[in-house]
Amino acid sequence: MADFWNQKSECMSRDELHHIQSERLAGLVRRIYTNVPYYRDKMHEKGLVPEDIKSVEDLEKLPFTTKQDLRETYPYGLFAAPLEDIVRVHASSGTTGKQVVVGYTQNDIALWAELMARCFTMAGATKNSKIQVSYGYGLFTGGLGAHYGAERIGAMAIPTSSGNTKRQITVMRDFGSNVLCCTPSYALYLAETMEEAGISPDDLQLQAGIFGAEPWTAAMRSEIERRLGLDAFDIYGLSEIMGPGVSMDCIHKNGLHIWEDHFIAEIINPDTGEVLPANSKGELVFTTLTKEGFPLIRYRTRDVSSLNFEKCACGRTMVRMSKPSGRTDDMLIIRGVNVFPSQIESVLLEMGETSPHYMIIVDRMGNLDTIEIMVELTPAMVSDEVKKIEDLENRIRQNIESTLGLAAKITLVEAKSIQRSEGKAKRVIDRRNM
Ligand code: DLL
Repeated sequence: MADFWNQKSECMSRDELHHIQSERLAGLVRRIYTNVPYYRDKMHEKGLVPEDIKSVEDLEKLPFTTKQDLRETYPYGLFAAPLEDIVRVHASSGTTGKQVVVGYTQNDIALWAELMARCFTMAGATKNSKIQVSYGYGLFTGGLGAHYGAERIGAMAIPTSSGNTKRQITVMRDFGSNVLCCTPSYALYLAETMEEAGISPDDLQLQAGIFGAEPWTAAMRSEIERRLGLDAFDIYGLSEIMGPGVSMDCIHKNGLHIWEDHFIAEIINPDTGEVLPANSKGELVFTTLTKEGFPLIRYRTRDVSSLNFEKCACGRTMVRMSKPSGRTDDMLIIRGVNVFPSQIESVLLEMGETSPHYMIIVDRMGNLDTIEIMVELTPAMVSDEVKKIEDLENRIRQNIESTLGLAAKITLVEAKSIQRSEGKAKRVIDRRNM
């Protein structure tokens, strides 16, 4: 069994956890009611005062917070601490509209480092580890979030940030990095660049990868593990709630443990707002219990997941969320059929006959939606083998059709012709709204 960073918290009984959550929730509500006029008004609209919220059971009485609320209060309107106590801000741009600005007090930064320390330890990292942080440093939370966690456990942080891919590999080899932190799509790009340079996983000392910031499938996990020779973990988080380290999977890789002593998770029906029972799929909602700078109540993440409260073999009592399969707002509706890019990724990787790089292009011809999936050939396959290519396209088309229930055009393209990403991959071009 892997070591724990904070066994007392990570393995506390559900009763004790319930008690701590209730106490913290009541405190949080008092704080935001006093310090954030926007929330006070929202509570008044529901006829609520802080005394109405005494335990976790009262959570459902509270209003949701949405991305729209964050836009309306841009940039500092939801901060619950005076600006003089804010020691750092981060921001996420999102796909549309204004960016979201989040602020941290000293205590918030310390908490974040603590939770990232739990994550690193869960992946087997120790003070002897060398942790290469290839998430971007900057307004994005990935780089600095991982960095502080690495230092917190006393490991050696190697702050390469993202980009400059050849240099990343030189650093990885020469400095002897044991843990790699980056997006899964960048991990694949690193693997590809390594292979081109004739470097094999045996030339490196990688043990674990801490990959997240975008959805990725189980098949993609196996592919990365094989090509980089490491144990790949899925880390989840979002700027609004903290950044990376809200949850991560343990060695059993059967759901991501949410640090529930600091965040309460709920799953709701995105259309009605109704709270759904354990193991139902729906939209993930978070309440931050202890954050000071930017606490949020019932924040609708738009991420699709489910919650499993069964005890995990690792000994942690904290609930596990299923691997986020996508965002409600990334879901494509094509001719009335709901499609997540991750479904397409699963089909391609399970077939294993192409490279894992793909791009989805959605368009409209007259009144009909069209979907084209461009898939890259492996370098070993050359596109003049017309017969073979046609045969492969046909088989992919059939598999996609039986998975999605939707006919798609499949176009195989030359190896390395689809743009690689150094951060979050962009895999969909939707031309219907243009
Ligand atoms: O992506 C924080 C992060 C950095 C997480 C590094 C993990 C590693 P944002 O830029 O605000 O923050 O984007 C948050 O990314 O709502 C999800 O839609 C998506 N996301 C994050 N982690 C995962 C994951 C960071 N493991 C948004 N699986 C979230 C699937 C993820 N989606």
